[in-house]
Amino acid sequence: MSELLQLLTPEGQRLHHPDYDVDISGEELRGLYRDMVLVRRLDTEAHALQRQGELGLWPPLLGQEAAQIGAGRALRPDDYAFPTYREHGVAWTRGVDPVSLLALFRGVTNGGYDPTDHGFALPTIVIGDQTLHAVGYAMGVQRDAGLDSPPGSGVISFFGDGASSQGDVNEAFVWAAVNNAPVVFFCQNNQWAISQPLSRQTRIPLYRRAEGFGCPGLRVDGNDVLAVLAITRAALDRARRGDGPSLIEAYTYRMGAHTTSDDPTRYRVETELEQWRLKDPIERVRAYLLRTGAGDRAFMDEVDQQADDMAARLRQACRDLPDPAPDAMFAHVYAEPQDLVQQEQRWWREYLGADHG
Ligand SMILES: Cc1ncc(C[n+]2csc(CCOP(=O)(O)OP(=O)(O)O)c2C)c(N)n1
Ligand SMILES: [Mg+2]
Repeated sequence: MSELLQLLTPEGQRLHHPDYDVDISGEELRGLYRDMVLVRRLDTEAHALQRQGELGLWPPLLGQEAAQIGAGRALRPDDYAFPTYREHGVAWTRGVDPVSLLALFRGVTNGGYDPTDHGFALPTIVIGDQTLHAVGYAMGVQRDAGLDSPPGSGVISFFGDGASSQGDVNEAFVWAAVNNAPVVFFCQNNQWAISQPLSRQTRIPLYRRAEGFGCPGLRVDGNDVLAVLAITRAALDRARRGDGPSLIEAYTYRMGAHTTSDDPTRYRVETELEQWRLKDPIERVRAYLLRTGAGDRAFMDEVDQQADDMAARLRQACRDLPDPAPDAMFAHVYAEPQDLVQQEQRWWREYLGADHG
């Protein structure tokens, strides 16, 4: 295949590929457009809520909507995804209520949803760890099915270009490859790891690292939802068939700050952002819908209205989230009661009950 799989150009022209393609109906295409618009709106709203003091922190996904919706929609209900902290779009495709994500970043819950209900693990802040969790889980799936049978369901782990340099991630590649684990490593190469550019992580394209570990590596235009859907479906099918892991590099761009605590104007130039704005993941689907007649202005207005309604709901629900009891932070440190934790909890309760006047 050519180096970068693309099925929809930035101008909204449809391309085809002999090995990786999608046969998609107008309805499915409108669904992908709706997903991306709603997820962008969720992201913008959460960003605003953080600026208004309602959230402690927010890691924006702006620019990565196609990578996340394409990968998320390639999953089946019985597949399992392991995210970083930025996969709000994948969470959306797994049916996680966005209010749960707001609760997490508001600091009023340690989780916010049950991962097993959604096949979507809790966000991982420790860079790259979730790749090992995913391989362990995938090896479990493999053993549940019996080592000589195809596992039937697939596992996907998200991580970033920066994470690709971590020891954990490289160990995960080795373990997955030698055990033929049914896992897809999905790297969103958004060109930056906070203030560190891609050139500080690698001298070769990231997808080519796969060869050294003994699994296929594929590179896709991460701003092209159709190409991401096609390539992720193929990699998950491979995993479900029992043919082992793959590495996908989704070539994209983090258009916003790393998090609301970061100021990217300190380390990158505006012209870079301008170039990527021309490759906007939503605009190309809009252009394609309008050109083919699969979606008209009335449909797009309806989606915008839906986004406004959702944003209003999120704002209200976020402000209404109850504060946890001050000593709730002791509750989930260990599965079993521990003396030291209980002592500290008692001390904290006494402290809160005392008159410090
Ligand atoms: C083990 C570890 N080291 C360092 C950090 C601090 N840290 C948080 S995000 C980040 C950069 C991650 O970049 P990348 O993997 O490209 O993901 P992106 O944020 O771009 O989505 C770092 C170094 C951390 N959370 N965990
Ligand atoms: Mg990155």
